[in-house]
Amino acid sequence: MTMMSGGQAVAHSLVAHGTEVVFGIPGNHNLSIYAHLDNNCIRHVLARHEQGCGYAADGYARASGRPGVALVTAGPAVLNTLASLGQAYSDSLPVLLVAPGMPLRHPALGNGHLHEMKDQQAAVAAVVAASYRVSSVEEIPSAVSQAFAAMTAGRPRPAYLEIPIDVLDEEADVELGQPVTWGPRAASVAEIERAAGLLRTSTHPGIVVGGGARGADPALCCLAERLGATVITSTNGKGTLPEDHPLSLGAGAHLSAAAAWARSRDVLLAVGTDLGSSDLWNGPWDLTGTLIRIDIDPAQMTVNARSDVALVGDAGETMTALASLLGEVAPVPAEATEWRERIGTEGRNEGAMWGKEIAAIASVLEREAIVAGDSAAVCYYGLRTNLPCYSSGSFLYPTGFGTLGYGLPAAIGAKIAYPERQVMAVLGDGGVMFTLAELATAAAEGLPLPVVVVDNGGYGQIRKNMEERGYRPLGVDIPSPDFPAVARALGCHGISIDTPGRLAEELAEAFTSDRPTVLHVMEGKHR
Ligand SMILES: Cc1ncc(C[n+]2csc(CCOP(=O)(O)OP(=O)(O)O)c2C)c(N)n1
Ligand SMILES: [Mg+2]
Repeated sequence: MTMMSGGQAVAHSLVAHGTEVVFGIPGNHNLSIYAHLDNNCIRHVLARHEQGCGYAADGYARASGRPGVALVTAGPAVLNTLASLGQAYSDSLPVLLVAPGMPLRHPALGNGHLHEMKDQQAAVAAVVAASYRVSSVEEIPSAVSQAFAAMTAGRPRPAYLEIPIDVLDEEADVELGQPVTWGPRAASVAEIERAAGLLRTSTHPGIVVGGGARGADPALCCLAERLGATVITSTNGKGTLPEDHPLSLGAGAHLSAAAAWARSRDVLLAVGTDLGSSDLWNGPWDLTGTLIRIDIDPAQMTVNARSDVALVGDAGETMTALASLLGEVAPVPAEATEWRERIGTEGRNEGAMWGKEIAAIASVLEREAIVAGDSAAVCYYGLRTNLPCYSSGSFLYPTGFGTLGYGLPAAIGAKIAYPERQVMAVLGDGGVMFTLAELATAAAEGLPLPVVVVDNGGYGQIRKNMEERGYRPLGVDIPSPDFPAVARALGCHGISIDTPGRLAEELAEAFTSDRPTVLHVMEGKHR
């Protein structure tokens, strides 16, 4: 037992659970936590808006698999993080928001306290999986343990910890909570054997992989090779099987050729994916074969498709157990080349507008590079299917919630997690404006972070959608600021790119710089 303040107990407990960095913005109400970051060796990365804290924590978690932590003040600061927590929820990521709340002895709400709001905890609880408001210093360590358990043991999800302002300043004898230890478990042996039996006799096996298989790369590779099964991924699963592997069909699950591939599988194994419409744009796959699902969350087993065999367990452990029942590596089937060609061609056509730029980017990226995207056409039509990725957690994209402004702060979070790896962001001219201020964050941290801004004069996809419905385009044509000049004003380099060749050159240079570089690229007819 040690005598400490609430703020100290928060910092101590975060460290006890392995927290090395928080993405934060200080304010009057959270100062007692800030006072203990340094002496607990927690690195503080100052974002410039709280949504930046949340997206950076997401990028950190998405790339590394470790929980990302955001630390903000009460009221508006908390509300500013909500879109990022919603994004972390829909893409199943461990992100913890820590914030002060109104004091315990707060007279019946509504006495005009700074940052007071109707119900801060309820607002966050509507978005995260687990939310805790403590009422004493002694409770803090176990609340932090529970938050980490909620984020990491089982399906990763965001969590929230609220500490009343008065509790942060109180002192008490505190016992530090025990770090959560959780051993990922495979599904039940009987069910794995049943699945293995079905897969063994399958003539056209296929595997579809989602973000739930993040980190299970070796297990997936082993299983696919033993089955001789072609593999397609969702956007969140991109790269889990290296995309130059002969069995990889890439990440274009939304393409019609992918739907045809799925329909032609006599046994389809779906791992850590909800087969949801944010990936399968043209409606659910029309499956004719047997569907086996692996998911840590039993509730997922009937989402979007009914599973014939439901393997409830950790993706990596379950795939490894399954592979162990399947014998030697099978030859790559001839159909793999055909499907690679067919799906690849459709993907290349869809992304043709950005083909040269994507090729330029790919030519500069190392195998371990991490690319963060945004809800821009260049990402969902372009990079998703046409930029090869080689490991899970290397393509960070706001899939389920589809928020704008994600790419830049997510890239910052990933670069903080992996300073030695190439990390870059690709955004549209619309999306980048949502979190543009985070360029100052990246500059202050001295991050060699290339940020490619693809400019089509506004909200290109929304303009197209309006036109398709026969509406007069409204609110979609946006005069671009002088992006390179804005970048320079915020402490970055800023460059206008006129040819793909120049993009490759400048990108290579940007990766070795002492600061971020905005590379402004005009798209298609806007060139
Ligand atoms: C937070 C948020 N607000 C609004 C939207 C709706 N929206 C989706 S795409 C888009 C246009 C984005 O423009 P840009 O980033 O330039 O990409 P482009 O469509 O031009 O490729 C908008 C406004 C959204 N997805 N997220
Ligand atoms: Mg645009």
